[in-house]
Amino acid sequence: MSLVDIDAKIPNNVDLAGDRRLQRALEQWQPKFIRWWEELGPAAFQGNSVYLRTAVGVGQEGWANFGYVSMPEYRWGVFLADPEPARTIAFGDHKGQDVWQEVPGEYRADLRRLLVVQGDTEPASVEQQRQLGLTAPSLYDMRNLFQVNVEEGRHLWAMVYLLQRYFGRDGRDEADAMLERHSGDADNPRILGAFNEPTPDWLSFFMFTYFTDRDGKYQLASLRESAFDPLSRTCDFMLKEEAHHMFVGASGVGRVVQRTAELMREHDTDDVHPYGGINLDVLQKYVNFHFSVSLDLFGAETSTNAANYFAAGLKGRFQEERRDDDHQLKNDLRDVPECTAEGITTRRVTQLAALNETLREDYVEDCQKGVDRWNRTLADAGIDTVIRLPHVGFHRQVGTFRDHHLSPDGRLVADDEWLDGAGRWLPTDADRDHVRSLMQPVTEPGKMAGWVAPPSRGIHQKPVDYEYVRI
Ligand code: BYC
Repeated sequence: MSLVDIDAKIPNNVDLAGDRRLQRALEQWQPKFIRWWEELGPAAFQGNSVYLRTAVGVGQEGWANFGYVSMPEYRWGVFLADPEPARTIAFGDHKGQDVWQEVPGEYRADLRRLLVVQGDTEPASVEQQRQLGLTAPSLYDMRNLFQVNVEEGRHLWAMVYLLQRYFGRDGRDEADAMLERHSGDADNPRILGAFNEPTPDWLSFFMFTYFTDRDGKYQLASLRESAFDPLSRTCDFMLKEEAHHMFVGASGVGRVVQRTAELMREHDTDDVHPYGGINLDVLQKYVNFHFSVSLDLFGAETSTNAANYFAAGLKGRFQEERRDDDHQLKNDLRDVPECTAEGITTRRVTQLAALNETLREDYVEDCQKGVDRWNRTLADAGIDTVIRLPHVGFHRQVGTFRDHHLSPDGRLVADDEWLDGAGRWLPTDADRDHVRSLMQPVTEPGKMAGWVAPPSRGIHQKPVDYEYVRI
């Protein structure tokens, strides 16, 4: 068990007090983080009391406290899950050896890169979502937004701790650079594509937390397998917090679907726009957009980077240890999609080369589960429209599909058909304008905007009409 120092300037269970140099370095970074938070974190309600969860330890029972805090006073801490005794490396060239407590010299550059890519997404998402507090559909939703934001901030702390603790000066420079790149910045953007797209409205936010946070789940779960034990333990704990973020997305989209279904029945029409709802075809277009942008985050179908990470033991597969194979993957083969102007075929490669694709497939299967639930809501309301995940080749910027246009049902289409179809397949300016027009703030406890159904229950056993944010 690692001891928790909850009253320290930086709450932690990594014995910061026992490493003065590191403590000083992190305490020097702390005011820069707060300055970034105040400038580029939530654009409003920074001074209000918000009913938030704060991580205070890693134990099975009670790892978090709930209470009112104003966000700049949130206690961002550094927490690693308890070590697993006698843990050994589960995959790659070092399979069976003891896990590492320090970074091996030959993997320094790769590990640093993985930490930087992961760390960069966390503040990016806070920046993307900074305006949303102003148009929250309820205090319940506003609170969830801020919960997600402060925890993404803590996830940045998690990566910055690893960088500063294990990468010395380079790590300190990387930690500063995390606060200097900004989402959508023309000169110094965030590293991965999806984190430079704006999140302009709450439907986008729910889609982002459903689809893009779920990429986070799969990437963190792969890094949890790492032979570098501090990274593994860090990701283990981050995944605990991450579950709520995906709940916000799944239940958020679900509540929009439910409200749309109610309006469709009440007014006996597919077009619920005049009644302040979001039409199912618009919802489908948002699904198409956010799913495809999130698929890009897994990288190309075949990747020597991913193969090297795996062979080195830096990044495994989702639930690596549950898999029934040699965990080396040099001889096992699999097919990956290949797209040319002639059509979509497959190519046979080693499992090792295809790790990005394998993780993407696991992710797609998980995405489908929520879609099935939304479709059950529609079916229960007697509506026969179904929401579908588009083909994995639809609207892609990374990998084999990037230079081709595919329709959502997976047909290769010529440029003119693409231009013609784009407005039916992806949100148009008019769709976005309509959604934006619905984003009127609701700040009275228990009241809910008309485009989204209320949640079935509140947070932490509080009622739905609890004053989650004191306005
Ligand atoms: N955008 O070999 P490839 C989260 C680059 S989300 C821009 O296929 P690789 C969160 C790539 O860097 C999870 N560039 O790539 C969610 C490479 O560059 P070089 C974040 C891209 O390395 C919501 C080149 O293209 N964590 O936590 O196998 C809210 C060749 O590509 C992109 C991680 O991603 C892109 N989308 O795979 C808050 C985990 N894709 O080497 C938080 C750590 C590829 O030619 N990252 N490129 O210069 C990784 O494991 C890998 O870097 C990736 C890419 C899976 C992202």
